[in-house]
Amino acid sequence: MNKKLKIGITCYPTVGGSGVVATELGKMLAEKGHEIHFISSSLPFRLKRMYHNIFYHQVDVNQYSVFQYAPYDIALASKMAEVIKREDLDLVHVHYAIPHAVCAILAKQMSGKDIKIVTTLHGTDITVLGYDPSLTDAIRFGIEKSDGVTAVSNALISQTYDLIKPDKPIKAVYNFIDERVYQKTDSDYLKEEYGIRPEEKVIIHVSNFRSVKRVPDVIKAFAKIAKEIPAKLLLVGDGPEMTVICQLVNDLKLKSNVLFLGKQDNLEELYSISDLMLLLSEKESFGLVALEAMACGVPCIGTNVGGIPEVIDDGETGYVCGLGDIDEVSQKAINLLKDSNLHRKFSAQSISLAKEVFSAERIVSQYEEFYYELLKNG
Ligand code: GMT
Repeated sequence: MNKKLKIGITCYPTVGGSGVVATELGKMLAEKGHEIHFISSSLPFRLKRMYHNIFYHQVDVNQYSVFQYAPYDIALASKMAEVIKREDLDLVHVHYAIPHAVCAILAKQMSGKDIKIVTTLHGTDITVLGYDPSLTDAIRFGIEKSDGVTAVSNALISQTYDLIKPDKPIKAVYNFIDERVYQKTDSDYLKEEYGIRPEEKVIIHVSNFRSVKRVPDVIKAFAKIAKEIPAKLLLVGDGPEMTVICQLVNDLKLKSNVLFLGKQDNLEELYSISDLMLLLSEKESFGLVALEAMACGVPCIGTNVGGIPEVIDDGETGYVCGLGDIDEVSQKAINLLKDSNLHRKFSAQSISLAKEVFSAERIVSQYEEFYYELLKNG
């Protein structure tokens, strides 16, 4: 039997798919008996209960007047080095190449310990930062000097080779959901509380409302759907585009059909009252929210972008449409919402796919095997 490991995890701890995945991974690994040390700027937001084998090490950045910019990256690397030495870690798993992989490489050198560094690419580190020539070399360095590199979809691997051209194998390890949490729950009372009538279909969109999420496309598609079917749209999350979205909802006279719910926990309850998820992004390396919705039996319509087609099985669990093709999205949504047999079939197939391909047990084991393989190779 393989020995239990001492693992450092660094991520962006605030709301966002990568933070969710890193935190859930830490929790699952702890449940399997490994000792987990989160090293980040604040407590990962999903870490809600006590675990005897999860520790949190906060990175503090001192503000000295000599610095125009506070040196977070150096503070993180120093904290990582301190934890690597004091806790005698076997490996550090960082989420995001920039700055985390580069900080881990520096920390390894500072600590003088022969630990392994695993980097997981989540998307925007490649698909956005990868276009900035001033960062390409740093991203490539972070990838090449890591001992092992994973990415959350095959599409992201291709994009990484196209944009960054690293001389390094990258393994696809999909994101996962904890099916103990993401399952259909009885939250029908919420419909009543939100004033959703029984005959109304519920469409949901969850994101950080950045422009890459193309939320205006969601609103425009919903406008067409609501002309044909009584429906409500739940908008969950918040972000820079929110003002534009509110204006568009007003302009299209949809105010009484759209519920702005802001940032929410317990998303499984909202998915459980939803009939359809729309994820119409122009960049999306995976689309964790689509998977969460599917696990709760909600079919998804997404764009043919990045990793979305690896998550949505087109014509089986939902549909994959052209970017910006509002007519295609709304027509497919209307057909699906009007056909209760088809909807039931897609819903059941969504749950099965989430369980079979993206279950926590399956994916967490893939990470564990990857760790042991790297450690075995010395
Ligand atoms: O999508 C975002 O804006 C947030 C970003 C993040 O840092 O969490 O999400 C990225 O990582 C998620 C987890 O792997 C993926 O599900 C998202 O698709 C990916 N976002 C993009 O590629 C734009």
